[in-house]
Amino acid sequence: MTEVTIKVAGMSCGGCVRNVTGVLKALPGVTDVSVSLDEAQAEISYDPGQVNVEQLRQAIMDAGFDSND
Ligand code: 9UX
Repeated sequence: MTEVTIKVAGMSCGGCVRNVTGVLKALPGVTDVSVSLDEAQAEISYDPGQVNVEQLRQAIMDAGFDSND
């Protein structure tokens, strides 16, 4: 299992945190997600054989948030 921290810009409330958490957990290969509103980032554990960082980032952007590094 691999862990990565990705910046998530644009979250303003706990609903945003739940939305980002939900879209990430919906991806195959994602096993654990911890999103921090204060730190504007998501810590994600995933199986690199099933999903990659670019796909994680894309899911965050598809949910309406900015994800750059
Ligand atoms: Mo809160 Mo976030 O009302 O998209 S859910 S700002």
